[in-house]
Amino acid sequence: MPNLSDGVSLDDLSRNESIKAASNHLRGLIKEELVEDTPAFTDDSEQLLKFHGIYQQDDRDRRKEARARGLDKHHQLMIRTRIPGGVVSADAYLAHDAISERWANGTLRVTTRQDFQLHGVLKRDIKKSIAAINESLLTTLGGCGDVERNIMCCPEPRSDRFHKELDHSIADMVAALTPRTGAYHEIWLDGEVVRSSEPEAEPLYGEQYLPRKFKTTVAIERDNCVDIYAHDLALVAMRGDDGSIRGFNVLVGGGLGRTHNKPDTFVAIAQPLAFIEPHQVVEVAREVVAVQRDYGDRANRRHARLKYTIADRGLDWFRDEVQSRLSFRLQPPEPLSWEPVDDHLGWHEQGDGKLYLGIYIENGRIADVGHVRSRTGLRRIVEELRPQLRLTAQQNVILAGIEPAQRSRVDELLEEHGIVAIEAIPHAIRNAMACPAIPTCGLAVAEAERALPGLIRRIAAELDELGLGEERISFRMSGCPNGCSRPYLGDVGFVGTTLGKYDVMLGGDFEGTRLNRVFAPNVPIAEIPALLRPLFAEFGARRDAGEGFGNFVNRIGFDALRERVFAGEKTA
Ligand code: SRM
Ligand code: SF4
Repeated sequence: MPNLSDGVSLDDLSRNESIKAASNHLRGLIKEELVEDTPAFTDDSEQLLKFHGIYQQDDRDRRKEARARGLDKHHQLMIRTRIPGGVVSADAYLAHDAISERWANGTLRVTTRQDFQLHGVLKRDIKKSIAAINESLLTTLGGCGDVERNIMCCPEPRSDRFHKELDHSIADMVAALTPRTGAYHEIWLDGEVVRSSEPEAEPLYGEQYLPRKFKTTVAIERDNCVDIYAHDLALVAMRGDDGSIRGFNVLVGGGLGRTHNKPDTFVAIAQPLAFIEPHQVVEVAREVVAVQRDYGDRANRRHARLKYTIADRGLDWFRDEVQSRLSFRLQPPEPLSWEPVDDHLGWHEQGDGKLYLGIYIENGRIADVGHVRSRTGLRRIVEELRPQLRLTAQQNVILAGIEPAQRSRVDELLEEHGIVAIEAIPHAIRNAMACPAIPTCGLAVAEAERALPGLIRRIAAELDELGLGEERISFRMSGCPNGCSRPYLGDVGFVGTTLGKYDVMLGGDFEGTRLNRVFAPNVPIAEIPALLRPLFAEFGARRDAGEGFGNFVNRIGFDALRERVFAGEKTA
């Protein structure tokens, strides 16, 4: 086994560690393989491509046919553009729209982490696509891979001192945590190859980058619209009396990925670590990442996230280790309280005389399907009125900076393209999310984005019949236990176990502060509405005033609930 430049042996580390270490800061052989006339990259390059925001996939719908005809898989690439705080200029939006039409599958996917994904790009078109994204002043570098991923932030486009300070903090963190390698420019943008006797500096990440992905989010006190508890590092901006940021509450060690039948992999919610002042945020973010870089498990990728480092060594150890690297004292964390998540949908004033409009996009898929033509509709609005856009953590889109006089034109264009006002969308649908799963995700064991629309409409109809149509209940579906739609933090989670079956998880809350638990394992999708209906009926009849569904289930407890709801059925 080779050694790293500082003599550390790569023996016993995961294969990815050797690939990273040998890659010359993420170059590997990507550039050489790019010009080869092959449909796919090699396995080693596949791992390195992730750091460049590119996933090698295949169209799973076409696997069977390809096998039958003795052909190779239908290889294709997914590009993820990293979009801090989800802020997208009109130009960048139109660039992504054009790429989706020209080189991808004609759709744009808003992700749960405020990014764009382009699916179905062929290898021969990947360089042109990445170059077009960069021309629009966005990047895919760090969209994936063992680095700091997209830094999320509440996307509400308010124009006040607090939000301006927030924007600065995010920009400073992004600058400090983005990889420095010149590989990205060399490979995708024909940047000059720098030949120097000095080794290339990657001051935070070194030669091996992080043991695993690392995720950071920034919330505004009381509104958990960015799901802080799912994050490796979460910062909650606290408001001062003068409208400035008074400081940040820091939480660490959240993570949702787990593997079926492997109890040593688990879901964890982020825990309070400290309170810090606004100017300390970059140093804290850097050192939290650095501790994980130094102590995260590099032998076992299933045990390599920060949540495992903290579970193994303790939160106190982690705080001490971070503290030892800082130039100031961490203060004790402040208590947090939350209101129901604000999805920022519909028309709102943004504080500078202009308006913003949050538009619901089902499961984040901007596409022209039947009479709902969200791709054409959004393109028309952006071309004509050139608003700024913001992507939300619920996979929706906000149009910002709309002049009041433009409001009727926006409404007209939305209607023309079948994009209905949020008031007309049932709450169950509005508060539902699904990950992409099949056909693009290689890890999916069940459908999600294609299965949820049918299921959620049945559930919405039942809630309506029970007089609960106005209730805010969150429903989240994932095609495997990795939890990309954050199913473990919803009132109701559906986690795919095999094709057509889901663990039904209950007892989370609408604020996203508590993990739900498996209420019924392996339920065929067709049986889910019938499973939930009596629970909803019981909720409608016996909840406390103002109590949410997840809180009700949690208060009553699974056993008591089963007893009350299903006992009659057993004896019947
Ligand atoms: Fe995810 C892997 C999609 C947010 C946990 N996720 C994947 C991959 C790339 C599959 C793969 O590795 O081959 C999926 C690509 C599917 C496709 O075809 O597009 C994928 N994840 C997504 C997105 C697009 C889901 C969505 O509905 O929007 C989200 C992209 C976010 C982004 O812009 O960066 C997405 N993924 C999440 C989240 C939610 C979050 O971060 O807030 C989680 C749970 C939080 C966490 O990380 O713990 C999540 N994704 C995972 C995991 C499990 C990680 C773990 O620690 O075990 C994997 C698998 C892995 O990393 O090995 C994964
Ligand atoms: Fe794929 Fe699983 Fe993530 Fe869904 S939850 S996108 S199936 S990895």
